[in-house]
Amino acid sequence: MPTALITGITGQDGAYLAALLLDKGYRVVGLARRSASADRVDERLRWLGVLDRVELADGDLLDVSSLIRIIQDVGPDEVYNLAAQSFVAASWQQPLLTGSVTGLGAVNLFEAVRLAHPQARLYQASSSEMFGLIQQPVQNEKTPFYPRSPYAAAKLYAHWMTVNYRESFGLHASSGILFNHESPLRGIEFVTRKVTDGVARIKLGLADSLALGNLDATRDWGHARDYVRAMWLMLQQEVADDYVIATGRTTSIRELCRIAFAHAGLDYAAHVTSSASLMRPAEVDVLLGDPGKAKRVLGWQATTSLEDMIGEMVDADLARHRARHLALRT
Ligand code: NDP
Ligand code: GDR
Repeated sequence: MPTALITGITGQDGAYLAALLLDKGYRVVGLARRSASADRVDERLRWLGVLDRVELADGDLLDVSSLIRIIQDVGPDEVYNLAAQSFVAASWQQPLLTGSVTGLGAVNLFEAVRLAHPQARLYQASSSEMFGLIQQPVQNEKTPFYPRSPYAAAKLYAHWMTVNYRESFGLHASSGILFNHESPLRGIEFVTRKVTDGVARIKLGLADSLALGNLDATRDWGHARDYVRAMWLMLQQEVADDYVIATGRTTSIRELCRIAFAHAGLDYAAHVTSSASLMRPAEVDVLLGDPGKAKRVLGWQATTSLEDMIGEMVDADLARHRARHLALRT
């Protein structure tokens, strides 16, 4: 039975990846940091019904001793580094924390692997945000980077360190340059989930309007369930490499709103407002990925349309709010 170690297992991708690897017969160990709200950190794993099948190990990307200890104890075949301060907007408020966790934290993990278990295969969660102020209309593995936020700059450092550990030490280290991917388990602060949660509240009469920031930015959105499959496929290759993972379709926030509200029979224009206070100091206006290499080499392609995914998210948020409402009444 192969063993995988996942950092960030309590996040969206960590939960979906854990479920995928368990299905494939892996032993799955997840790094989880200490929280005062311990009953809530594992709710995504619980939602997918896999909590009792994963092992959680206490540790933190900022504490390299915890990483070395866990890697020595577990001896993983595959290590997936998904942990990060992952919210772009927050990275301007906490640039040093973001640099420490999202940038240096990754290298703490690479060092732990190199020192304690260098035969492990390593996945680094890189991001389309590294393209930032895009240098080509469609971004692929060869497109120059231009990060536009402390988050993107930290991810770029971790990305190049992945390449560096591969070339310097021969680690089997791959970097997945993933474009935005969403699901019912997406954090509520990200725009897709904020919108689908807003739709559910408005539909159920719990709210009347939804304040967003820039409605004109566009993103290449896929489903997290599809994207974690690409992570696994990368680590099954003989030779480690870097891959863009995307759908090849870009859609504006405004159009996302139209789709989400329409799914519940509502007109977004009657409810959505754009507030200057939610604009970012520097925006990434457009992202559109070319997943050609992933298709050619990994045999990977996205299988879920934006419309189906947003529909799934709206339905999940409607169900959550209805259940909460019922619980309050009983
Ligand atoms: P989430 O924000 O949902 O999850 C982040 C995870 O990192 C959580 O499990 C969190 O733990 C953990 N974490 C944060 N700080 C630390 C720390 N100091 N030590 C250990 N764990 C920590 O992110 P996603 O699942 O959406 O994304 C997974 C990864 O992929 C991230 O690195 C993200 O930057 C990257 N990425 C995501 C994309 C997307 O569209 N989703 C696209 C491209 C890249 P806790 O629960 O305790 O907060
Ligand atoms: P992003 O995702 O920054 O692309 O990073 P997010 O959903 O936060 O923003 C996408 C776009 O929507 C615009 N926007 C808003 N965003 C949020 N969060 N809230 C709003 O109210 C709002 N209104 C408009 C933003 O300005 C932006 O243009 C995500 C994260 O998962 C990263 O970790 C990951 O690396 C990238 O995707 C790829």
